[in-house]
Amino acid sequence: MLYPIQNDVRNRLDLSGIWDFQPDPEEVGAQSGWFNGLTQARPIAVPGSWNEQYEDLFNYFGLSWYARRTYIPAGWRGQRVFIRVGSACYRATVYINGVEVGSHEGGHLPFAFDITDVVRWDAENLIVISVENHLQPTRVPSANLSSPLGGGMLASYPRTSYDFFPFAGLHRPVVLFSVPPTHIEDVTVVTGISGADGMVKVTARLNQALAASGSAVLTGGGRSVRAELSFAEGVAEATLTVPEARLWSDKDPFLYDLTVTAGDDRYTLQVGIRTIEVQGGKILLNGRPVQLNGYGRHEDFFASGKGLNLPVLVKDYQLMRWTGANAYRTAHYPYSEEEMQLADREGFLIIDETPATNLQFESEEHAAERLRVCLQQLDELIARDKNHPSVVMWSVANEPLPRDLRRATPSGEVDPTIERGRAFLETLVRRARQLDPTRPVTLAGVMGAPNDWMRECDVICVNRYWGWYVFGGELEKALEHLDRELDDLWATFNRPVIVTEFGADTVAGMHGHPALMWSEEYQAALIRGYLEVAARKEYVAGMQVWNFADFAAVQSPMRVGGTNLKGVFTRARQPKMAAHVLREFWGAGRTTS
Ligand code: GCB
Repeated sequence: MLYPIQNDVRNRLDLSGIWDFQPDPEEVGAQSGWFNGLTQARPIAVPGSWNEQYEDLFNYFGLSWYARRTYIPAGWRGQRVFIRVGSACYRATVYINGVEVGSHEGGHLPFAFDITDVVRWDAENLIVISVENHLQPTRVPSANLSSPLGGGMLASYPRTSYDFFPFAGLHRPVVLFSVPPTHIEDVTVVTGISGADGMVKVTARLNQALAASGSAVLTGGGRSVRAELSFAEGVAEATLTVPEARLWSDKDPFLYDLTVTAGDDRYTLQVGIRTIEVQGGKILLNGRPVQLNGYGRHEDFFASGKGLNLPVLVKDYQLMRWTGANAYRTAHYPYSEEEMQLADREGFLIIDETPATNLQFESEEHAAERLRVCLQQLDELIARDKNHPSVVMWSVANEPLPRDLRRATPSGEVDPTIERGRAFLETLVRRARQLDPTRPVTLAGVMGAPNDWMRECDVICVNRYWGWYVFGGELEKALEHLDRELDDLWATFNRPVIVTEFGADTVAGMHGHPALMWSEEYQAALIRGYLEVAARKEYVAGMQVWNFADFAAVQSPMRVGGTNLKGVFTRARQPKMAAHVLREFWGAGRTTS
C-alpha cells in the first residue's frame, strides 16, 4: 500500500475540498440511485468528521453519502487510474459514474480501487462514497455491547466501550492517482548497521508476476548508492551498502531518498537508516539506550473532529517538542500517513497502535468476527507503516479487559475471559511479529488485568491511574503503589517497562491550595511524582502522559462537557501547569545518550 506520489511517471490529484453530503438514516440511497447523484445535498468538508460540522449530525453515526465531480487530466490516459481513500470511518462503498467499484471496512486505514475501466475522459466523473459508522459489538473498536462492562464507558452516550468520541466520515484525503500499466505495487525497506556502514535491504514487488529490470538508488548527504534490481515473477531484492551512513534518530532524523525503478515506473520514498531492539531492561536505538518520553494522543480538534487537520498537526508537533517529548503512541488507532511522514522528518519515536482498544472477551458470540477484524487491521497497518523509521514498536491492543479487574469473579469462580483474552492477544502479538520481525511488539495493559496477557510482549507497556481512579487525592499512597508495582513488573518480566498512560483530569484555570483533584496543581503534582518515581528505575524506558491535549469523549458523568480533560494542553492547545513540569523534566531535550 504505497502512498501515492507525483513524479514524472506517476500522477496524483487530491480531491480535498467541499463535497456534497446527504445523510441517509432510512438507508434508501442505494435503491434510490444516490450513486448517480444526491438530491438534497448540503456542503461538507473533506477531510473531516461530519459530527462537528452540523449540529444535527453530532450524534449521527448512520449511513451518509458524499459526492463530488472531477475531470481526469488527459495526460493520464494509458495509465492505470485508482481512487484512494486515506480513511473512512467505519465502512465505505465507492461508486464511480454510478458503478460500484469496491467497499472497505475499518475506520483508520487507507484503501484503493482500480477505476481505469469506468472513468470518462471526455466529461466530468462523478465520485460518490457512502460511509456509515454504526456502533456495533462486532466492530473494532466495539460499541453497544450487552456484557456487564458494555453499558458504555460508565453509562455513556453514545454507548461505546472506549473513551473517545466515535467521529464518522471521510477523515483523510480522497485522491485519484495514476501509474504505468506495469508498476511497482509495494516496496519493503529494512535497514541495518554494520560498523560505520548502513545496510538498506530493498524488496520491490510489481503488480504483475513479470520479469523486468530496474534499480534502487539511495541518495542523501551528497552520496548516491545504486543497486540493480532484476525482477523475477514480479519480485526483486537488493541490499545497498551505504558507507559511513548518517543514521536516523530522534536527535538527528536524517532521511535518504530511495528511488526504485522498474520498467517505466519509478517510486521514491524516504528512508531512515536505524536499528531498534530490546536488550534486558533497555530499548536500543542504533545500539544505544533510548527513552520514549511523550504522550498518548488523539486525532481530535474542534470542527474537524478526527479529520486530517494539517495546521493542527504541525502545531502539535511544535508543542510536543516544546515540552521536550521525543515519542508518542498513536492511541487508539492508526494516525494519518501525513502524520507518520512528519514523525520521520521530525524525529519522533512512535508506538504504532491498531484500533483494538478495550477489547472484551465476555461472550464467545462475537469473538471470531472481532479477531478477524483485528487481524485485518493489523495486517493493513503493518503494510502501510512498515517503512517508517519513526515507527519503533507495534501495539496490538490498548487495555483489553477481563470481566473483573480484581481478577476473580465475586463468587470465586475462575473468570473465563482471562483464558479467552490470553489466547486472543497472543494471536495478535504473534501475527505482528510474523509480519515484521524487525520491531518490538507490545500492548498497553489496563490496571488490574492479568500480567499473563503481556507475557508475549517485548516491552511491558502499562496504563496506570494510581492517584486518579484509584487513590484519587492520595498522591503519596498512589506513588508508593506505582513504585512497588513497577519493581514487580520488572521482577516478573525482566523487560523494559513504559508507562503508556498516567494523568489526571484537569479543568484549565482551576487552581487549588492545597492541590485538589481537577486543579492544575494536582495534575502537575501527579505528573511530577510519576516522573520522579520512574527516574529511579533503570528499566523504565519511557513515560507517556495521558493525554497530550483534552479531547472529545462520549457524554457521561465522568466527562465534563463530553470532554476528557486529562490533556496537559487544552483542546485549543493552551498549556496547563503540567506542560511546564514536563518541560522541566524533558526540556533538556532529546534523550538518546
Ligand atoms: C485509559 C484508556 C484511555 C482513557 C483513559 C482515561 O486507560 O486507555 O482511552 O481515555 O484511560 O482518561 O480514563
